Amino acid sequence: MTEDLDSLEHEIHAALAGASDERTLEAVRVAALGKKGSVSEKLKALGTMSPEERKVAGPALNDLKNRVAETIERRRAELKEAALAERLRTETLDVTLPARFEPAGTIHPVTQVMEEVIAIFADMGFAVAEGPHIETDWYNFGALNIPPEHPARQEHDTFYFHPKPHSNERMVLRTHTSPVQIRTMEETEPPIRIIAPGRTFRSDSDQTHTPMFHQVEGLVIDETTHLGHLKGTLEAFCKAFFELDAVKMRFRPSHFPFTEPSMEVDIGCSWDKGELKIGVGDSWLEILGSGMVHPNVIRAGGLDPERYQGFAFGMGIDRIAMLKYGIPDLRAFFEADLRWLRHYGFSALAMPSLAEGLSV
Ligand code: 2NL
Repeated sequence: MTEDLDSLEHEIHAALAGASDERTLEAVRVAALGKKGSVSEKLKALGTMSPEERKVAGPALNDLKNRVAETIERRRAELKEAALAERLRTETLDVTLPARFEPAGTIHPVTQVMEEVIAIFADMGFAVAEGPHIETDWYNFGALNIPPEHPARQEHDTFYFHPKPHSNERMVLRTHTSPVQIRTMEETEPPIRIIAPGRTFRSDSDQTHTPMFHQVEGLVIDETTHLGHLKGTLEAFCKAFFELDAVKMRFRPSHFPFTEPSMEVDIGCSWDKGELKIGVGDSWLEILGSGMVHPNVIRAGGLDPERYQGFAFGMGIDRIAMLKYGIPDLRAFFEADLRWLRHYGFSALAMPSLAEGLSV
C-alpha cells in the first residue's frame, strides 16, 4: 500500500514538474484531485477497508493529498510569474516613437494665450481658480461693491435669466471672473494668490466686442500687500508675456467700484511700417485694469479689512492675444473658420512654459 502511494505521488509530481502552462497544470490537477482523479479514487476506497487498514492508509492518503495540492498551488504561482515575465519581455512599447502630425488640429489663440498667462503666474506662485458661468446678483455685482444704480447692471449690458418662481432673484451670466475671487476669499485663509481665467459675457456686440469673451483676473491678499507688489507683479508679467527684457509701462489713475485706488496700465508701443511694435516707442496701449482691493470687497469675501489688504487686476485675453500675435479682427476669433484656425492656431504638441519658451 505505502509503496503504491509512493509511486503515485512520484507520478503526480513528475507530471506537475512537466506542466509548462496553466492549462496543462489544471489537467494534472483534475487527473489527481478531481472527482474521478487518482487520489480521489484512493480516498473513496478507504470505505471498503477494514478499520485497521484504514487507520494506516487514511492519514497517509490525506498527507499525500495535501502535499499534492500544495505543489499544484506553488507551481501555479510560478507559471503565473513566468507568464508575466514573458509578456513584459515581448510586449514592448516604444515611447520614443515620434507623434503623428495628422490630423493637424491647432490650438486656438485664446487657449494658447490662456496657457501662457497661467504659466507666467504659476511661476510667480499663483494658483488657478475657477467657478460657475451662471452667477447670483450678489457674487457678480453686490460683493464687488457695484451699487444698484450702476450702469453695468442694466438690462442692455448684462445677460439676465428669468427670475426664479416666487422670488425676484435673477441669475446672470457672469460679466467678469471676479465672482470666482469672491468665492475663493470665502473659502481660503490668506495669504491668497490666485488668477481666475475664463469665459465672461456682456450684452455687447460690435467691431471690438463679442457677447462672449475671455478674461483673466488676479487677486493677492495678505496682511502687508501693497501697491509696490502690484506694480512689480504686473511689470514682471508684461515682460514675460511679450517676451521682452524691458517694457515701458505707465500706471494711470482710474476708477473701478471694486478697487481703491484704481489704475489702468498702459504699455509703450510704436508703429513700424504699419506693424505694431510692443515695449518701445512713444505711443501707449491700454492692456489691463488694476488696483488695491476695496475694503467693502474684502469684507464681502468674509475677511477683515482692518487686518487684510491686497491688489487685484483684470485683462481681456482676446485683446492681449490680438496684440501679441497681430490678429486684426476680434470677431473672427469665434467664427470657427478652419482656414483662420490653421493660420493663427498653435501646435498642439508645444505647451507654453517658461523653460521651453511661451510661444515656439
Ligand atoms: C479690466 C479691469 C479689473 C479687478 C478687475 C477685482 C476682483 C476682486 C476685487 C477687486 Cl475680487 N478687483 N478685479 C480689479 C481691477 C480691474 O479689471 O479692465 N478688466 C478687463
